[in-house]
Amino acid sequence: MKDNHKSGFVAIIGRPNVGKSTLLNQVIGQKIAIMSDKPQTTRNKIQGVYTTDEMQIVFLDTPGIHKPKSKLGSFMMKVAENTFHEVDAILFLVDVAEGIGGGDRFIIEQLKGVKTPVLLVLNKIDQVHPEALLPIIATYKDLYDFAEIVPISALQGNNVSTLLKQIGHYLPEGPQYYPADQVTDYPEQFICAELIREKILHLTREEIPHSIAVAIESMKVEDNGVVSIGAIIFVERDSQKGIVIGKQGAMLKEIGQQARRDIEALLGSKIFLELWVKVKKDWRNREHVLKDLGFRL
Ligand code: GDP
Ligand code: MG
Ligand code: K
Repeated sequence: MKDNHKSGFVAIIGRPNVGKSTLLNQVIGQKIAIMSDKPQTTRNKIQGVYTTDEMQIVFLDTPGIHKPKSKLGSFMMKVAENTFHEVDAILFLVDVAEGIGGGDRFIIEQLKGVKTPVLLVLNKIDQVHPEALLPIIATYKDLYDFAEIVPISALQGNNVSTLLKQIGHYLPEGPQYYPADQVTDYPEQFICAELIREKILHLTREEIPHSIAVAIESMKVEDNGVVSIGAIIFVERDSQKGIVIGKQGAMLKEIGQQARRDIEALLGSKIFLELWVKVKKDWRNREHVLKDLGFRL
C-alpha cells in the first residue's frame, strides 16, 4: 500500500439495461451482480471492492432509479437518493447505442443539486461509430455539468482502466477499508439467491422480474464436502408458479441445473441444490414480507 493511498465509495447509477452490472463484473472480475436483459433486476445495493496498491474503490450498484410504483419501488428510490450524498463520486451510465431517453432525463433531474461529482459513462461504444459520440457528448453537456465524460465498453472492457484512473482523481486519501482479496461484503447466501433469481429471469421470458423473490432456507456443508442448499422461489400467482415449475418440472429442473453450475463456480465446491416454489400474494406491497425476505427497510 502506497503512502498517498486513496479510497472511497462510488455509486453506479443509470436506467435499466445500460450495463451497470456488466461494468461491476468487468471491474471486479467475478460474477457478483445479477445480469439480465430484463429491466430492474438489481434490487439491493451490491458492493464490489476494487483494490490496487494505489487505491481502493468500493462500488455500490444502486437499484434502478425510476418513478416508484410500489412500496418496493419507493424503498429503492430512497436507497438511491441517500446514496448520492454519502459517496465520493457517482458513475452515471448511459447506453450510447440507445440514445438519451426519458429514463436518463429523469435521473439527471434527480442529480440536480447533488454536490458529489458525477462522471458520465458512455457505455456500449462497441455498438456505435466513433463519430456518433460527439453529438451525444454535446447533448449531455447541455444538460448537466459532469465532472468527466468517459466512453467505455463494459462488455469488452474497452477504456475501463481509464475510467478507474479517472475515478481515482475524485477519491480522498484514505486507507484500505476492506482486505485486498475481498470482492463483496454480501453473504454467500444472498449471492446464491441472486444467481437463482437470474436463471429464473433468463429462462421464464414472459414473467415480470419483480414478481419473483428467492430466499435461501438452508445452507450447510455435508460430511463429504458437498454444500446442500435449500431455496424457496416466491411468486405472486398460481399461474406464475406453473410457469416456474414447467411441464413435469422441466423448467424448475433447468433453473436448478444452471444455478447449480454458477454456484459451484462461485463457492468452488460441489453443490446439492433443492428448490421449492411458493405463492405469496402481493408481497411487494407488504412491508413485513419484505423484511422476511431480507430487504433492509
Ligand atoms: P444493468 O441493468 O444496467 O445492470 O445492465 P446489465 O449489466 O444487466 O446489461 C444489460 C445488457 O446490456 C446485457 O445483455 C449486457 O450484456 C449488455 N451490455 C452491457 N454492457 C455492454 C457493452 O459495453 N456493449 C454491449 N454491446 N452490450 C453491453
Ligand atoms: Mg443490473
Ligand atoms: K454534481
